[in-house]
Amino acid sequence: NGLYSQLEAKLASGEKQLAVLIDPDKFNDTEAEEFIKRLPEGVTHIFVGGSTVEDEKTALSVTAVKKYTNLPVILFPGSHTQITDAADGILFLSLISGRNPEYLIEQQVRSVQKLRDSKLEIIPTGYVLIDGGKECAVQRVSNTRPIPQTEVETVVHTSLAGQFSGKKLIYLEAGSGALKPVSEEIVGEVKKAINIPLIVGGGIRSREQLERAFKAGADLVVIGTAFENGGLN
Ligand code: 1GP
Repeated sequence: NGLYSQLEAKLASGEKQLAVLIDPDKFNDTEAEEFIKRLPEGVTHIFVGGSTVEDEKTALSVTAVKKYTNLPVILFPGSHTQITDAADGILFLSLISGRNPEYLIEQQVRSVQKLRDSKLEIIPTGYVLIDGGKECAVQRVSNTRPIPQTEVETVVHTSLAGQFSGKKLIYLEAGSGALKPVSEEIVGEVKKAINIPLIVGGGIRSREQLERAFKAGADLVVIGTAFENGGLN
């Protein structure tokens, strides 16, 4: 039973999902056990990735956390160099809010050499960058424009274009450390429009924000910075 079908089954039974994001550049492998122990109840997935990660660090981080948890570990790669068989699956991202072919198809082509022989479950994901109130790493590295939060229809159409192109997930990203998470209005409108699971991340720091994202329609919320800094407010 694959990761994606498990996710669908959980969501069908009304169980919201919560992923903790590990950025291998900031993660200290010797603290993996502590990190896993500190995770609050309700965490269902570990995501591993970042916009800029040194070669090999991804595999080290994945291997380190795998020692202490049975939670599924899913790659959330910023580039084709962040692929390791030590994980269970990979969000095969296309930055569909952007117009940079490098992150629409080039990195994907370059990843094939590693992926074709791997056992990673590949999950096609439409990645939509939304303005979180400050320039984020995704914006800087991809050199693309985030969609302003006022352009709700653009976000909805972009997400639907992702679904129509066969993406299995839509990921609304406000950017790591965003000042403003994706608005409830956007989450709600996208959720109404698509019929594939919806991931929301960026700038979620408190239980209240987490609950609001779920209530608005997020199926899976991703939290990175808050856990690097000790937990949810
Ligand atoms: C970033 O969506 C994730 O890709 C998480 O963002 O670090 O702000 O939680 P934060």
